[in-house]
Amino acid sequence: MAESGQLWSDPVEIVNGMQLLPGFADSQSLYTEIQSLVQQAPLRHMGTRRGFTMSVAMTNCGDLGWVSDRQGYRYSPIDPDSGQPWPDMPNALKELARDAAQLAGFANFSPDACLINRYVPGAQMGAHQDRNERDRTQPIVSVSLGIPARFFVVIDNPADDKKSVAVDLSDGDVVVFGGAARMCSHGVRKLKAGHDPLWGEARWNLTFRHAG
Ligand code: MD3
Ligand code: FE
Repeated sequence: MAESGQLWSDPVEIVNGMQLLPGFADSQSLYTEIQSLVQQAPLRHMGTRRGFTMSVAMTNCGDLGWVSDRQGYRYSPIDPDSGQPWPDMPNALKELARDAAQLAGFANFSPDACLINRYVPGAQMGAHQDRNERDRTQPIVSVSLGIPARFFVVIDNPADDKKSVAVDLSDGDVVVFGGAARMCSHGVRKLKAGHDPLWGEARWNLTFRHAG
């Protein structure tokens, strides 16, 4: 997409392997794509093995979708709510993730799964690792849309103690997690109230993975 000159700042390394591309995503054009995706596969609050219901509403597009229920979590080619495959990953989304990964130093990223998360004020995501993807040499690309959220990542420094690094992610921000950051524990603090002219009182996050 970047044709000439420098439209965005270079990736900023937040911690080893975690690179922020501020404002890299075009929120407006993603809005239309996402409206269409959630019409095909509506957002839902998934359950957990322990019987909790997640505060984040989720859906997926691509060959594989992340699902969670009393059986635990896994990737599935079928939307359990509809019994149908997940909607295709739009090319514009695939290219956005690929371009971001490339800029961060990961050539040929080929996401086959895109998890779509929607946070409303009060929603949060507890600390976890993403370890269900087979090929961990491929990065994960995250796109934040709408009102800002405080993201945290836990750095396991053998010399030091564990320390948590916080980053506020705003509309259009893209983060590429690879290398040392790929297996770090991370989460999202309880979303504060806010308003975005396009997305309203919500934050959306797209997470692109190579899961298969
Ligand atoms: C850091 N989503 O869906 S961005 C998730 O903002 C998830 O909705 C958050 O964590 C969100 O799993 C955070 C994505 C993210 C994904 C994988 C990571 C951050 C990561 C793996 C390692 C370190
Ligand atoms: Fe995660």
